[in-house]
Amino acid sequence: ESENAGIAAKSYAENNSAETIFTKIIRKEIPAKIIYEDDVCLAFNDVNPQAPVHFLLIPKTRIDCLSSSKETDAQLLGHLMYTAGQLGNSLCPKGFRLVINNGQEGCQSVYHLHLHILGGMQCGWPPV
Ligand code: IU
Repeated sequence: ESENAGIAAKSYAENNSAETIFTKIIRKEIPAKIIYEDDVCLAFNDVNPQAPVHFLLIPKTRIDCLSSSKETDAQLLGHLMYTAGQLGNSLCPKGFRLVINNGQEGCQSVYHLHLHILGGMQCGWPPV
């Protein structure tokens, strides 16, 4: 059992160190419509928009998903949330929605933490 745990840990570490396409966007190796950038985060338009305004805000340092973030990431997470509010308000002054998909059942497909900011339309509730 401890051997399996070791393998699982190694597999996780390998997955966790793997880059996603978002790393290439951060490095400007593949194009994206970047709408905001600072030292620690980057915002760019989603390639498959689900609303008239749909962009993603990501940390430049990779965290694979929200639930794997550490308490030491709290300042970065706060900065992302604050920045999402500022960008959302400037692009969607009448309101917007913030979404973080987390893990398999949360419908996460890219394992580099990202905040979806959606707006430019009337949102509904419940979301699913
Ligand atoms: P999700 O929360 O992991 O499901 O969302 C990933 C999003 O990343 C999704 O909305 C894609 O359209 C978007 N995206 C992108 O904008 N550019 C890319 O090169 C890839 C995915 I791959």
